[in-house]
Amino acid sequence: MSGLTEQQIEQFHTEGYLLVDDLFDPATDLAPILAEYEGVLDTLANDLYAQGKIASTYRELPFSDRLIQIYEESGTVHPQYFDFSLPQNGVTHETPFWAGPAVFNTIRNPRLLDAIESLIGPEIYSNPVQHIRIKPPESKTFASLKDHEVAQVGATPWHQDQGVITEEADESDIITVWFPLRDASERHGCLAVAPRSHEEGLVPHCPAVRGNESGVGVHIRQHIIDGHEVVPMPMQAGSALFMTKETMHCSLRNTSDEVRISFDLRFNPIGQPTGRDAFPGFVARSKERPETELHDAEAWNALWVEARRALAEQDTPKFNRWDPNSPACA
Ligand SMILES: O=C(O)CCC(=O)C(=O)O
Ligand SMILES: [Fe+2]
Repeated sequence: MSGLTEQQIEQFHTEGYLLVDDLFDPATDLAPILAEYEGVLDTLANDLYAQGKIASTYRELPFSDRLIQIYEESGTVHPQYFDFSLPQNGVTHETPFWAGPAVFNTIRNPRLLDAIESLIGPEIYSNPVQHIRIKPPESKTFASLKDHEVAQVGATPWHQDQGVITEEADESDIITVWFPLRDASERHGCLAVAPRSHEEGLVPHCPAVRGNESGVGVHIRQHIIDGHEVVPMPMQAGSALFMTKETMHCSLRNTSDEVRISFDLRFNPIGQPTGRDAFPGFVARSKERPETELHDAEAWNALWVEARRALAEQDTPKFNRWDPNSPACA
């Protein structure tokens, strides 16, 4: 195992984050993911074309331009086609998602797991709080965007990842890793972090509605962020940012004319609650019981298909703890 240096581990614990350059090789690690998503975009384009929502499938355009064209012309965004997760409500038997082999291989990438092992040890669970985020340029307008879709377009508001999971995982040692599939500059809406904010523990979050000062989604109010140092994290394809679950972070607006495309994954020691019980995780690495590791991409996809079936047939479980009527949100 190569893993992180002592100095990197110390920086992670002191600052609450760690940026690692060249963790991935763009040609061998990231290109297969992008190639796989070309196929997902193809499926979306064919579906929308069949429904008469777009005039062409725009097969000839490169990924970013094609996605923007399709989103604009259909008047909305379609993040659920691409995500390797499910929505927090309204799941049906037909809810699309993508849990393909290139995504699975990325979660199991040995250099990534070596870095995670340096932080939490060799018994590693892939926590199912995970996303691909494809953010279109903010200058594009989407005529029929619904409220719950607004967060998929603009900046991500300030939050701690502990703030978006359930209380049962408060003691879990969850590590977030965020990495762009293509270079993510400030213009593209890269992340920004508040160094050492993890020392403050979990702070109050508020659920937000459209038009709120901080945008949409569970967020930390601005007066709590004020007074913190804020460091933007422009990143090149291949680099990865590790954060604790208490590290305050947000993303910037995408003022470029390209999509911003990133993965965020989470890992915790095997046996600890993930904070999203309704979604399936898996053993990514186990030194003690290697036979429990999941190596089969199709089996992983099947876990998500089964989670979707169960969610479609039951009441929506609770995904977050915050009360919009609490004094902290007044
Ligand atoms: O990519 C973003 O805009 C936000 C990502 C994030 O909050 C996370 O990965 O935890
Ligand atoms: Fe986050």
